[in-house]
Amino acid sequence: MFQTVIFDLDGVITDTADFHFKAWQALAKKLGIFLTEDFNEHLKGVDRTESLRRILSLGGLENDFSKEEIAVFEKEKNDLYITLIDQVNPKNILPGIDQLLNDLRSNNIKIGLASASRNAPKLLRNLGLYNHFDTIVDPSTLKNGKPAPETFETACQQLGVHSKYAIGIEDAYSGIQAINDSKMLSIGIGDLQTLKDADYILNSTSQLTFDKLLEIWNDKKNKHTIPVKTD
Ligand code: B16
Ligand code: MG
Repeated sequence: MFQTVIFDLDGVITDTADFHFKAWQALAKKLGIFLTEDFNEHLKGVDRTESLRRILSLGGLENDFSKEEIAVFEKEKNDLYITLIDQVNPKNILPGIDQLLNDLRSNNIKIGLASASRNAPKLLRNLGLYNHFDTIVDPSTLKNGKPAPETFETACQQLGVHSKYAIGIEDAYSGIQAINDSKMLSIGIGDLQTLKDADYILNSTSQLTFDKLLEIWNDKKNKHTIPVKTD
């Protein structure tokens, strides 16, 4: 039986991709870079610094600014993003998530958060979900963000649970790579093609029930065990 479920935040618990997009778009516009919604897909699950690097690279400006200027750009984007997420409230919790968190709690399953967002605690408070989490990884303390496994591994370490007894849930390509490399069972929410490396893919969080997790776990739990030769 699994002992913990580690959640990504953006795209799994709530969806603030549009707020990230609006804030990055405002900054990009000032720099003469046109940002499309398609390009925004490549920023999902990617941390702030790497997102800005990708945007500057899109505009051919990756070598044009000093560290100090980059820090000012990041702050400018984040200040706008913070004003936008002020409107986030419990109605913005994605379908099924509230029920799942309650069911995990009543079944004594530990709940962790492995988000790339430095704004995760604020978002969870706005959603009224902060107290549902047994642990929240602080991404500013990590050496390597997603797609490296460190965010998910750290969540397990903070909970004192081995990753082989953990399920990770993600909506982004980079996040599924991170979960797989941490040797947890990976569940992707969203697009089949983007999430094709996940152990199991669901269309929407509304399909994410405690019974479904049990079913997936029982079906896939042996994925990392070494096959025993029987001849
Ligand atoms: P911040 P997740 C990620 O959240 C977002 O998907 C990504 O678009 C964003 O750049 C990143 O957080 C960093 O966010 O600027 O708030 O620190 O999907 O890992 O929960
Ligand atoms: Mg995400």
